[in-house]
Amino acid sequence: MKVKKYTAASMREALEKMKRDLGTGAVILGTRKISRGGLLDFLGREMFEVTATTEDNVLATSGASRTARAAAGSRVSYTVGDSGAVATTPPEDFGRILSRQTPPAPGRKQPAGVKVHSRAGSSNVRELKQELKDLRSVVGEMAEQMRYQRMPALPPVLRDVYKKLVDIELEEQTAGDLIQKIYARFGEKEYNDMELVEKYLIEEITGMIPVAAPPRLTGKDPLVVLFAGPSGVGKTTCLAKLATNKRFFGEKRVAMVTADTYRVAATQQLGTFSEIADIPLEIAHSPRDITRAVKRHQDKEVILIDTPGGSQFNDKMLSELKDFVTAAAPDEVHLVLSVNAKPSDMQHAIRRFRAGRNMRLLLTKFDETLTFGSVAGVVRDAQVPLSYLTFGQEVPEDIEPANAGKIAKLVAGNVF
Ligand SMILES: Nc1nc2c(ncn2[C@@H]2O[C@H](COP(=O)(O)OP(=O)(O)OP(=O)(O)O)[C@@H](O)[C@H]2O)c(=O)[nH]1
Ligand SMILES: [Mg+2]
Repeated sequence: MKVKKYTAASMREALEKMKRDLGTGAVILGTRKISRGGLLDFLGREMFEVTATTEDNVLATSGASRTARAAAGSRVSYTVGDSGAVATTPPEDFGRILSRQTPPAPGRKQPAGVKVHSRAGSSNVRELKQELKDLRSVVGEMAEQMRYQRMPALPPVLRDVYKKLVDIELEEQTAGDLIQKIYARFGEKEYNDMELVEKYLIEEITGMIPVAAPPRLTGKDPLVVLFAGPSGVGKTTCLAKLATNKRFFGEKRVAMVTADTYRVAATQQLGTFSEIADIPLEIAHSPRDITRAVKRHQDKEVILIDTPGGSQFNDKMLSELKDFVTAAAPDEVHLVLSVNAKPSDMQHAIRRFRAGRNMRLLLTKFDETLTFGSVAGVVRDAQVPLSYLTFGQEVPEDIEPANAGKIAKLVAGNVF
């Protein structure tokens, strides 16, 4: 069965296109509205799609229903053979013809009086195979429509880019916006040039990721930096990396404060590090302890504050954290999140830990994922500037300042 698709700005137009092409014998198999609705909906309208075939195609594949109609006594005429002669008795059911033509299983004798028409049989098998192929393609398209529900009407080459972006967990809305921008900006020759599309995509993704300016040390008051976030994301490790890496605060006068007194191991972790790196460490059991510790180290250039990790669903922990943050009055609060977390959990954590204008996002564990679409989407939506990225457990080297271009290239690397 030959299936065709007609796309237009209105359903009427799509139907007219179909009629022009298939004539009045057209049979509609399905219609759908292709939702656009992205921020960059450059055409400002929706598209409509009609999937259709011809009546001949349908009749040719529905022998059973013909027989049923004939049996019910309906007045149906049938075109027989190439001559176009019209008969009032239905042709034989396709299933019956096929069963007559099927050779007996090996070892079984052909019943007497039944002839085997092997050539006709093979042509029927060919037809069946073709139908199966068509059916598979229709089912494939339906599955695609379900998977990429918001896919805009696009030429095939851009549909592929869109699908890959969605497959690496970039939100469909963001993926749709990006691809529609490309479609709006470039002509056919250009959008078929994948190098150009990749370059443009990298530029666009870079532009959608906000990055924090590097911290400025005044030389007067210390820069107070606090790290918060879910458990196990790498807060303490980041603090240690920043305190000792010469690219950051490794050559500055640094003090460390930890408010993580819940786990014995947590204070030990920084205690050992403090001894090795010869950096003073204060342990704060209460918000008041934090205020005192910050006051005590006013001679330092940088004060780094570690906090206990906790679930964003734990209200008590979040309320205690808020008290610590208020007492520390930090210049910067870095919400530390691991990029291997689920995008929805990252989004939720950002909402729950949100800490005002001085908030930054510090993303860890880039070495523990291979798909980066979700990272770009989450950061774009949060609009919280990125501070640092980490990509391994080694202290102090596995950290670098956030770089939007680098994230964009990682995303593009997943697509092209
Ligand atoms: N692979 C990888 N591991 C990391 C990275 N950053 C930290 N880790 C590891 O993650 C684990 C947890 O790190 P911590 O620094 O203790 O995490 P935390 O957020 O302070 O944990 P809690 O204090 O328990 O909430 C350790 O094994 C770190 O070595 C990173 O960028 N990549
Ligand atoms: Mg910790």
